[in-house]
Amino acid sequence: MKSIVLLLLLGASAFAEKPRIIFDTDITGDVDDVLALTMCHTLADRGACEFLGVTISKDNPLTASFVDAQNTFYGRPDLPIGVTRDAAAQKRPSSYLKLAHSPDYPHDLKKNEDACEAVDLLRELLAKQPDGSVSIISVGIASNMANLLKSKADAHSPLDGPALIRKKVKMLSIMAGAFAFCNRTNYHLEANVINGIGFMQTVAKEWPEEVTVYWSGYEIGEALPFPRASIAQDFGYMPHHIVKEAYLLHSGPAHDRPCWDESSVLQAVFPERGFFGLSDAGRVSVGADGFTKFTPPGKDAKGGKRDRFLTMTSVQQARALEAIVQTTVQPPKK
Ligand SMILES: [Ca+2]
Repeated sequence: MKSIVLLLLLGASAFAEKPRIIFDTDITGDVDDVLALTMCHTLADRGACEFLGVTISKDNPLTASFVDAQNTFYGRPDLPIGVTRDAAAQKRPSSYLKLAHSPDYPHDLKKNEDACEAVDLLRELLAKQPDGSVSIISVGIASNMANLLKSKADAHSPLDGPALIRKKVKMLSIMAGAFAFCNRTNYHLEANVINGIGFMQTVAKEWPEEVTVYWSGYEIGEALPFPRASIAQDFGYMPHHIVKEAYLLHSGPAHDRPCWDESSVLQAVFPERGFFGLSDAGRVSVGADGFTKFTPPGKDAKGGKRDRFLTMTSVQQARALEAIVQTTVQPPKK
């Protein structure tokens, strides 16, 4: 009997440790969001995480429809989707969202107006989860994260944004900024920051000190080029594949698109597997021009220890890239 109780306890704790992920994306311009969303599905399929929902941080009338089409393709037609309705969120054209209109990718959510509002969905999802269990993966501008921080008590929770995050969120795994020499400069102004500087400043200033933030800088994805050979050869198990078609519409067949957003998924689901190295704990600040500055805590430990940025050795680079490729090409479970 005792052993049964112990097994139940062990089972419960193992289950509690499985990351519950929310994917916050600016799926419009770049295609790495599409590959990263696929990883959320395939990692959930193999039981590595529980996938709670998707929130969209940029403005394009086809975002929710495309995400629903991709979710349906991967066997999750009813996965909750929230879209930003913040007028300050960047509007962005897309080369691939039009796949939402294709008869090859059936789905039922056709208009952003019929999707939830992103922060309302974030608050609803967070309020329902066990304390300290949610890993948020944010791979676009920070409109939804900033607006979550500004949110007040509502029907979902009596807690304001920071208190709700403190209670429910285990980590924020964010693709933003630059923390090393990259793109031929040591002062790279990264797109997810400069396309919404105020939002990222709010996150850097107001995100609760107790909730770890892993920053995947531009240099990480830049060093993880998704192989064009995989696009050409690995998706033939379906006559029409939404990931392959989106990739080709965006990048064409002769480009190895960097895996910026995918790196943040890998870190969120497998934070202890050593796919990446980590900086010391410190504090990231966002300047008026959008530059992300990392400051280690002083000897008196002032300045905070909330933030770590990802690093990568050549061995880690090879492991992380292959893990990303294999989880991206994995067929849908159903
Ligand atoms: Ca993105």
